[in-house]
This record gives sequence, structure tokens and C-alpha cells, in this order.
Amino acid sequence: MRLRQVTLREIHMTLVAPFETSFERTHERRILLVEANVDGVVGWGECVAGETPYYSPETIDTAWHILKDFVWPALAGKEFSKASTIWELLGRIRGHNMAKGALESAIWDAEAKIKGVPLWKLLGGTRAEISSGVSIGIKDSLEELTAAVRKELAAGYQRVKIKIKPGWDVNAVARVRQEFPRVRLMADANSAYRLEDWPLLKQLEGYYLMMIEQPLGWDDLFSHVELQRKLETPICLDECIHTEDQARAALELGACRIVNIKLGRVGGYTVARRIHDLCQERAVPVWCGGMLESGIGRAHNIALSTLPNFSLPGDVSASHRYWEQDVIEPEVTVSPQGTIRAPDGPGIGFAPQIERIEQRTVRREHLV
Ligand code: OSB
Ligand code: MG
Repeated sequence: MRLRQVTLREIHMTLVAPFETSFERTHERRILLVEANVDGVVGWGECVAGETPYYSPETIDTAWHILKDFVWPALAGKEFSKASTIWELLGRIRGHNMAKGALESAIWDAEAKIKGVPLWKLLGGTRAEISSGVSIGIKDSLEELTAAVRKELAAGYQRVKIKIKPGWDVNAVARVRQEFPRVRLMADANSAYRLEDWPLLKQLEGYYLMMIEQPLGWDDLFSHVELQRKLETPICLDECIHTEDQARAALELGACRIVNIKLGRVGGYTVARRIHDLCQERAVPVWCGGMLESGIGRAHNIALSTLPNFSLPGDVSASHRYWEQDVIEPEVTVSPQGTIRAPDGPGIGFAPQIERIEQRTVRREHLV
């Protein structure tokens, strides 16, 4: 196979409601979509880098630069046998996983389309239906928060994650637990705390959380080891796990007991699968995180979530929770049981809607 051409484009999409984390509030998304032409077949990928460097060092603009000036030149014209060999070809480029993962995942889509098989099967996925949870942002009041939880539970979602930050933590968790005594509940701090805050995090243990996600520094495994020793609640790492080596270190050191895997954060499917396998060997469950993706990234998250050790509900939920109209057909829907069916069609199995994508495109570049 050979990568013949790549198109980068930036689309603008407005979320149906602002989404607030401990680090920012997002309403307008600037999304980088990648089209990879492999032997005349086009695969699609989405770069999950945000508009700001507040979640990870990458942004949509750094990703554009790295894709154009380094990732594309490293792959242009090279003969390769399968998408699983792409990661090695990018080895000279340090970091910039979201840039790499966007193109790598597009090439996986193209390979699956060339072979006429669903991407999730090409990856080795084993579940035709995945379990879905929701991530609920920080709200202006506890009433708004409980109303949001009520709505998602009525829709069937199997697990609720709420975002926390100092001042919106024990009170929010306590309130949700009080109103929904049996909900599978977890909290995500996006690195808003320091190890000295451990007594406050310890207080959360009274509310039976499935896990606390990324409480401490985005690159600080050491403090998470210390914290996990003090807590009975499992720590789940998100931001900290950006390489296979970080994942191995986190598991060996005991920095977490659960891992959130995001395709972009780890540079694509090859590393995502390796981290998945590492965790599986150690009986550490994983689940698929979300990054407020358009339908393209969402479709990839569904494919990834079919791997066997994705045994906990992920943050992959219905298109309509994010967008008035998504850029794929069919849009992603969730059953009343809180599940999403993996598609039967080739590749990502959801068709990008060119006219809708064109309408939202503000910038485009062909790399040939
Ligand atoms: O930490 O998982 C996170 C969104 C943007 C950046 C980081 C995170 C999130 C979410 C939203 O939690 C998940 C989603 O619904 O896509
Ligand atoms: Mg997170």
C-alpha cells in the first residue's frame, strides 16, 4: 500500500451546550479532519487536539504544522504492508501523538475499506455492541447537575462521570449519590488537585465511586502512586498515559488500577492496542475516553471500544448529545440499554457527509 495524498481540513462545530472541565469551558469546536488517500481509497481520521494547550501540549494548530511538515513527509511515497506498521515509520518524531493518531487512524480506515471489512474486526475487536457512559461537565448549580444526570439515566446510559474541580467536588458527588443511590458513578478532575489535597479526595470515598480519574498532575506518575496508596477507590489515569512506556510504568508502580485509553492521546491504534494488551495481561480494565469528537472521531472510538479489555462503559455517547447535526450518517445512537452497535459496513462504518463537512470547512490543505 502507498499513501498517495492527504487532505487536512479545519471544520467549525458548535456544541449543543457548553462543556466545562476543571481547565476550560468549550462551546465552539475547531476540529481537524484528515483524509488519507491510500491507493485511491480514502480513509478518514480526526485529530482530537483542542483549541488550547490546557488538556495536553498539542493544539489543532500544532497538529496541523506537525502533520504537514513532519508526519506527511515521513510517510509520503513509502510502501507499507499494513496500517499497523505506520507508527514505527513516525518514530523519529517525538510526541505530537494527536497529530500522528489522526493520520494513522485514517490509514486504518482506508486499509479496512480496501479489504472490505469493518475496521473494528480488522483491529481484532470481539464485541459487536459496546457499553456507553456519559461525561457531564461542571454546571452552574447542583440542580442543573442532577437534572442532567436524570436525563442521561432515563436515556439508558450505564455509567455517569461528573467533572470535578476545587469547590465543585464533594458537594457535587454527594448530591448525585444522594439522588441516585445506585448509579455507577465516577469523577474526573483533569489534574485539578495536588497530592496535599488527598484528605479531600479521601472524603469522596464515602460515595462509592467506581474510580477517580486523573486527580493529580498531567505528567506526574509519582504523586499518583502516593495517592493510590492512600485511597481504596481505584485511580484511573487519562492525561498521564501518553505512551506505552508511561502505561507500563503506571501499572508497575501502582499509579492507577484502571486506564482511560484515547486514540489521539496515545498516537493511534497501534499504541492503543499495545496499552490495551499490557493492561489485559495485568487484569487492569480499560475504557475509551472521549474528546468532544465529531462523528468521525466518534466512529473510531466505537471501533476501538470493541477490543476485549474495554470492559467498562466508556465516554462514547450519542451524536445528538454534542451536535445539532453530526457529520456522519447514520449518526451515532444509543439503545435504551445504554449500548452502541458496532457497524457492519467496511472501515469506520459511518459515512462522512461531504456537503455538511464542506459547509463547516474554514481551512483546507492538500498534501501531495
Ligand atoms: O478528560 O475525558 C476528559 C473532554 C475534553 C477533554 C478531556 C476530557 C473530556 C471529556 C468529555 O470528559 C468526553 C466526551 O464526552 O467526549
Ligand atoms: Mg479525563
